[in-house]
Amino acid sequence: MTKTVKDISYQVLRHQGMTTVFGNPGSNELPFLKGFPEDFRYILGLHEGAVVGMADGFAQASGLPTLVNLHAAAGTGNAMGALTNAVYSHSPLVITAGQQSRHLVGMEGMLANVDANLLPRPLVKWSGEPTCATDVPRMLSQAINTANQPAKGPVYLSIPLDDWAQASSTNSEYLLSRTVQTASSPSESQLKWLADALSEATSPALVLGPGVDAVKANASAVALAERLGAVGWIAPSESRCPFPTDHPAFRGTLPISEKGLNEALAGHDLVLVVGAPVFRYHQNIPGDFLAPGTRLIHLTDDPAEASRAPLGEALVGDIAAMLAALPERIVGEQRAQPVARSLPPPGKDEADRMHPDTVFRIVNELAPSDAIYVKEATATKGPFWANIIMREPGSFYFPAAGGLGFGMPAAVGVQLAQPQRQVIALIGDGSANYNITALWTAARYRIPVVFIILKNGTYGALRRFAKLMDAEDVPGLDVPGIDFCSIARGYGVDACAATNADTLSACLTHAFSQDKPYLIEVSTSF
Ligand code: TZD
Ligand code: CA
Repeated sequence: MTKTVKDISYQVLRHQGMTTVFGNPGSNELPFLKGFPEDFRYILGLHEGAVVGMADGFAQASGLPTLVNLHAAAGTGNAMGALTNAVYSHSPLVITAGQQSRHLVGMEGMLANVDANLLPRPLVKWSGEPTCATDVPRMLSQAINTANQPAKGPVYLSIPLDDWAQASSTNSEYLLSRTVQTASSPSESQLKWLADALSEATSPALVLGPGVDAVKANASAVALAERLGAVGWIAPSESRCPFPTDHPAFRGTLPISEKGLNEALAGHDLVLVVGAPVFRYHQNIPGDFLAPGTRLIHLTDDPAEASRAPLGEALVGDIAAMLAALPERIVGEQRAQPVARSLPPPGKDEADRMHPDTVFRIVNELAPSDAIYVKEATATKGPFWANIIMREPGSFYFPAAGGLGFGMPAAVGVQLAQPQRQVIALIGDGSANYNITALWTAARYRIPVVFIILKNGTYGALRRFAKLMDAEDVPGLDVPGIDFCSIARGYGVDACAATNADTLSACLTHAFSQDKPYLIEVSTSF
């Protein structure tokens, strides 16, 4: 019997290891989902922002290209905010959207995706719609290969609903043995140039970004820091944790303004930025990029990152290969190791509200040492990095473009990709609302994320920005009166509330003993 376009397309997905599908279906997608193969799993999200958030978490934590299935333009539109994060987290999402039947698209029938290619741009790396049914499997293969090549990132494919049942071309079979490899290791002379620069520096600093964690080169970064006696910072606007936070050389996250970053790195004659943009500032406090006399070398696998940087000597290539090759090429005496930084004393709790220091200290004590943190509580950055110890690659995820609504669903996706490790979602009472329906997916598929909602009743980060920007009288910054335990129970997730250290410890111990999701609402002072 002739294979259909759908038969071959599922074979292409299987060939690429893409057997988990995150989606929210509509009429245009039903022919694709009909007779869904038993070796695939479909994870239903109740809003497309949650669908893409889950897929982003899954793709980052698994390292695999990940299939998303959305409903035409309406579904794509709902997913757009989440897509901004996937772009900057370099997540290889293959987003497919069902198109109306071919003959109804021109007439703009209901749920036709008009100019489908244009809709997700400029966010996606590539977008397309096949010009005939037999080209669907090839375009799917092209989409996957495009998403998965460095720099990785999301792609978009619109597929007319009447294509799936068409007979496939026998030439589509060639797709099932295709592979695409990339090789981008630095040359010996480039490595020598790098090693010489680092060896000659008297006080080098490493500034590490999400790209290091994405290729699991964290241990190489540590080896290089130790060989150089260098400190290790996390590049500004951090979205992953590329360096062990209890290492004496660890200096925390860099300030997010030009002036602040300059001051933090002053005194270093060489700054080596790896796997991060130069630089992803957030706050506008202008200043010289670096203190006089500081040289900047930038290693990245993203050509666009290298091209748009306003300073520095960049080398584009395989970050893992570069970091692994460097320590043994450094010449000269072993330099003294940095001593651990000193941290401010922990903050004090109030009668019915905990200081975030207390919350994170207790979480750190009771959580497994290899726990994974998905964080989206913006005002508590300082306490988090001061109290949570993370040593393993893939231990931390934060919305890479700052688009809220990532944390709740991404935690679900990360937990699906890493079933052996406990995922803990630390989510603000503002952020939790954007994709709260992720709780339903966690309950439905029994995905045992522990959700901790940090309830301070306000958009804390915006309150801070308002102060800095002399705009403290703005409306719409508080979110009082939300009962997250009731919401969680409504979606089928058990929950408890904690206002002090003892109840939090009890709730957490209970939560970690479960093999299903759990939510803890914690009252915090900020
Ligand atoms: N909408 C979206 C999709 N993304 C955003 N980043 C914002 C709005 C603006 N925003 C921030 O950048 S932080 C923040 C908002 C609304 C407050 C988050 O409040 P929270 O956390 O309760 O989650 P904190 O710790 O109280 O700040
Ligand atoms: Ca808040």
